[in-house]
Amino acid sequence: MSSGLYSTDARDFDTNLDLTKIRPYGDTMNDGKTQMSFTLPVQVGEEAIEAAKQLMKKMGFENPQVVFYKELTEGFTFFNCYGTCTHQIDFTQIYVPKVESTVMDMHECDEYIKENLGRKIIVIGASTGTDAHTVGIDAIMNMKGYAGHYGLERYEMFDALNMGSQVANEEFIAKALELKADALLVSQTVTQKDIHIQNLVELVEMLEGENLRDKVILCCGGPRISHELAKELGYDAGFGMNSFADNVASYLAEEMTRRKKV
Ligand code: B12
Repeated sequence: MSSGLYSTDARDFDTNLDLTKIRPYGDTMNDGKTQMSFTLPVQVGEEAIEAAKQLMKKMGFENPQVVFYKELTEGFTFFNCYGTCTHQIDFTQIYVPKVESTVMDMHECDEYIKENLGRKIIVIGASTGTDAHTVGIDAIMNMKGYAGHYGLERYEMFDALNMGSQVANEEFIAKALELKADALLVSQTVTQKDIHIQNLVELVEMLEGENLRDKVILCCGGPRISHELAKELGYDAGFGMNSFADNVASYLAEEMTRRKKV
């Protein structure tokens, strides 16, 4: 009894399930059973456990239980808790903005670019600002690829330069101008104190200042990046966890083709 929207769903197992009122599943449908973990900045002990339970109640959990706790270091206690979630969600009203493109593999994408653009797409990528995390941008760009998906350097129809990490926005833009890049790929992993937002916004402002923003396809990615956030910040597309080169390559190929026709 799967709906058209979701090829398989829990209604295949419970025909009474109402998708307008879903709650977490633990042992039985909609029992609300949830596992939570967090750290409190207090000494380990009975008072710490009670504080964790009271916090769970304030978060909307009934029957909170601390099932594991451990002193992380003096003055900090880590908890694993169970509780019954009292809230529910109307799943039929969920809308998540996503990058709209057909996901092609490397060979399909190269063929698509040959047919539709007839030239290579020039791309530069970097982890910008103070961000030293390189694994994400490497996963997207490196020749050897990631999890069985070749990176952009491997594609016949991409000229890809990975500038690495801690690249200043000024340096990134200078390279984009030098190479006449079609697309800029920014990776941001560290989100503490919203540093990623500051970096990403600064890049958009600098590109606008250089009159470059409309001339490039601007993408960002990282574990806490969503397409919705990317659009809000002035990017064309955003890619989060479990993205591969295929996703961004296909998007770039189709978007370049679309812009060529306009
Ligand atoms: C490895 C690592 C490091 C290494 C990085 C080494 C390197 N060369 O990259 C080192 C030790 C240097 C490091 C340092 C720090 N780290 Co660190 N690190 C990690 C760790 C363990 C793994 C990150 C990783 O490689 N993930 C694997 C890649 C493949 O995943 P990904 O980045 O999400 O990329 C995928 C997608 O997001 C997407 N994507 C990413 N970028 C892009 C770009 C584009 C254009 C596209 C299309 C897609 C895309 O595609 C990728 C493939 O699917 C994480 C914890 C974790 N388990 O995630 C912490 C973590 C990211 N680090 C963290 C922190 C806090 C730090 C430090 C600040 C610690 C400190 N106090 O010094 C420093 C910051 C240094 C700096 N200036 O940036 C926090 C970040 C918390 C936050 N929300 O900000 C994490 C989450 C750990 C934690 N739980 O606290 N770190």
